[in-house]
Amino acid sequence: MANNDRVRVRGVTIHRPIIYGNTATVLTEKEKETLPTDHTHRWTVAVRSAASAPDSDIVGGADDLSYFIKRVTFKLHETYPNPNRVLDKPPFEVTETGWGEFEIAIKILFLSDSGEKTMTFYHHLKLHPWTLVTGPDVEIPTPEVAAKLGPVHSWQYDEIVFNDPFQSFLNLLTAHPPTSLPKIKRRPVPFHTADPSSLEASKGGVPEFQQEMEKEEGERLEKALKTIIEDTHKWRNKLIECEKEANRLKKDLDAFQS
Ligand code: SLL
Repeated sequence: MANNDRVRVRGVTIHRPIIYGNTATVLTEKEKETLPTDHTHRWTVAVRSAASAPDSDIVGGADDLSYFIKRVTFKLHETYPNPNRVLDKPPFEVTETGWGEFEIAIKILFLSDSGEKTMTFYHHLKLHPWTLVTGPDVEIPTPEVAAKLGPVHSWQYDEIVFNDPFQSFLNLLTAHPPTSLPKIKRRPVPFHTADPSSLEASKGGVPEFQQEMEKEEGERLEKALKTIIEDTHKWRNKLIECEKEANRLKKDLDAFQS
């Protein structure tokens, strides 16, 4: 490494798009024969590049991330043997079987010479299908219905941002530009990023991250903000009404007592 490699390039920001999350399928009766009786699902939790390879049924993973990621650890629930799963090479993923959903801590360690700190992400392992949310209650379909709905996907898009990177690390990153996300929708978008009341949220298929997503997320946030503002107005007016009523009653009571 040249001497100036460990010099930070001030004012430069470079990022790499990643996804992390899981897929899950219901175990068949045959698979269950050789597994603990309480296991119901097979799942895979992974860290991958955001873009999917063309015609692949894998979510993300078009690019090999090992040029800048040295190690990924997945901390599973303590009901699993050796819950700290360490991956020193791609694919950065763990496949297991089990019965329950839980939070997985995902630690991403960068190349030793990168001068970058470990990053931690949290993913809630999702086993049960996204169903239409019609109110505060979310219905969990029966295993038979779930098996018909096909694999469950729960993926989060994120961008790993490096500020003031070392010159050497910057060179390495720029030598490996990430595959860009497709402009057009070729496949369903990841379910939880779809409007939950839309049919899209309940449709099966292998999702793919694409460029429209960001705009759509913005629109969803705007819509949510509008609803919150409307609700705030509604409840404030209600509060004013109630205070008026309380004052009226207090006056009546005072008059009555005197
Ligand atoms: C729950 N809080 O109660 C969660 C914990 C843990 C799931 C879920 C282990 C499988 C095995 C497994 O599926 N743990 O015993 O090998 O839902």
